Amino acid sequence: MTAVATGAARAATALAAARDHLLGLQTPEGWWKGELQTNVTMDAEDLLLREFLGVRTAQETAEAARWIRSQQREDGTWANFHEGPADLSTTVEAYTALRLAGDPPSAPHMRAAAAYVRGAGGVESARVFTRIWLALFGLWRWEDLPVIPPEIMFLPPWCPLNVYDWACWARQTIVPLTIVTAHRPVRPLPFGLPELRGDISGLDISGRDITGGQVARRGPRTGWDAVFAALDRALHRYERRPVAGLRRAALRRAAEWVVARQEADGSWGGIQPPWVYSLIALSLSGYGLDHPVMRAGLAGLDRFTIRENGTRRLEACQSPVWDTALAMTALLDAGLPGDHAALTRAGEWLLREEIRGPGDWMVRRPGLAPGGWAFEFDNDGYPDVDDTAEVILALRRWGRPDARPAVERGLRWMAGMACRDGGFAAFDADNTRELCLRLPFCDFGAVIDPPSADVTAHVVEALAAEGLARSPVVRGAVMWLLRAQEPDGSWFGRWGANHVYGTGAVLPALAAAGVPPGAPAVRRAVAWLEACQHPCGGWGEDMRSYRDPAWIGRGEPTASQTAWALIGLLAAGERGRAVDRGAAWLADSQRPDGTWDEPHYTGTGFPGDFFINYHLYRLVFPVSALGRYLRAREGTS
Ligand code: R04
Repeated sequence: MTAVATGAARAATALAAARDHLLGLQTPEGWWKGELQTNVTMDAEDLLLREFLGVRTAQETAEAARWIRSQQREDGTWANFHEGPADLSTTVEAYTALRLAGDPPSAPHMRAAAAYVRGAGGVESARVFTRIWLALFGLWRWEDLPVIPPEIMFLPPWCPLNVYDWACWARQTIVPLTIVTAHRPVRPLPFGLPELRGDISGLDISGRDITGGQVARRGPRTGWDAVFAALDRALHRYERRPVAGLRRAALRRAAEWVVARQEADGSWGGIQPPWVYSLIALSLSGYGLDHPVMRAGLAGLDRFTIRENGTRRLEACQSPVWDTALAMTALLDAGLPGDHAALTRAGEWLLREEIRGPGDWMVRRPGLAPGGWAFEFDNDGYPDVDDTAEVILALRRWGRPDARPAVERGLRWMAGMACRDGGFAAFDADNTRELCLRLPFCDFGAVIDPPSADVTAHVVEALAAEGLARSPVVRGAVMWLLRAQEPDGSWFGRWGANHVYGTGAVLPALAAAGVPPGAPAVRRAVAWLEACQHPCGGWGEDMRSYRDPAWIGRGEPTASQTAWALIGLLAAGERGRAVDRGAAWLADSQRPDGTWDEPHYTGTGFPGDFFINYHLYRLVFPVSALGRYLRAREGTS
């Protein structure tokens, strides 16, 4: 046997083991769901929420504290991703939760954490959300937080900074927070946190914060910062004497808006931040713990809780639709026939998950008929373009005729969500108001939802597969992608890390749209991918690449990122050493049980701020990549 033939045999063996492992993870109902791992702010905030509502139990506290302690590093800090840098806000929240659990400030692990916090600027340098959590317990002054008044509920959708200018996840977080910050509740704790005050930065001689909490602000200062600083001062004055009738009406409108958006599983948006802030806001609005809305909200959190070895931790979100679509595509890539029992169950489950009702997306696309899929079990108000594209790709290949109506509704909805520049964003069309980024309140995470290369690529792939490669929507999206290519030949990854994800998504899209492998854009992307392949054959790109360009394309190899690069290269027609070595790396690094270890986070919540380890990525993407690799080899031999 030649070396290459042996390589193919090893890839086939690896694929069979991985395929079987993936099949073994399917639930009887037909879906897959890998853990969605983020960071300990979820667990710290869970305890703080329960403390605020008066439902915190000793057992929950002990279990969460055990988990939080288990995630602390040698230097006393907590990070937001595996082997990432210490994060100030996360460390402040984890420390506060451990104080709540009774860990004394004199304990070595607490001392180390507090020393880091002080050196990093103290609580006064933590993000706004963290300081809101502290303010709820009298550990920070409400006066020293930026104001967003509930009166924003009266801004019409054409007015800048109205709630529909915000990305849906920020909108669902901000609306309940306007209620919370208007009430300025304080539930004192039996301890203070003087040990977390900063050593020097941002404090005047008497220890007062003189920065207005702006120490951590990023980006250049512009005229807008002065405008918003002045607006914030005016809002602080208004906050002392709001117009009573207006305030009452605004609070009522905000609470109604929140209640109307609770999902069937009790969540808000299927994600933790809007969920916990909505529970606090409604509690302040007079909803008692026995009100059905509150009961459903708290019960739902339980289903996002993982209990293991005396610990408890929360998932920030759950990904069954996304995981199931990717798993179906992976198994089809691995050669399973569409009528295989596993695919039958998965496809039928996805059909039941179709969304046919209204959502916030209608504010920007009022004439568009509903359709499509969301990421979660229950997030029916927020179908997203990315999930819709991946589900369409899976269901159309599945080939069952009864999937056609749902696929076609999804196609029409998805195509109708094109932004005016031709690109596609995740949840909304034309959600690009950059003014939102300037608010002092917004010092954390993406707050708008502009088009991205990864989502646009998935849409192009899905529409082209349906024979729409020459349609105006696909032409516009392809032009958008070509304009978005970086000078180095790669594409930025908005929802996955990072340029390897973006480039690995765009190359299959360009191929599906009929861009030939020899096109300069494709050649430059291939050259970029090949230049960042490790000598071992794998690819990796560290989360630090979002903040430090020196990390772009660089990082420890991972299974999912190696698979993304392979998928991109194969789509671009590459059949040479780079793909052979990539496939060999996957085979060599596979575990005996058929999956891969992947401690590194490769999923992106917010570039630079919020990171996700999707536990199924280590398996679904290698199955797709190895399947496509072997298929491509058959074609050439
Ligand atoms: C992988 C791409 C799929 N596609 C849909 C994305 C679904 C998940 O989206 C989100 C997940 C999130 N988590 N936490 C937040 C969040 C936002 C998302 C979050 C929200 C507000 C704040 C902090 C975090 F859009 Br404040 C898990 C694109």
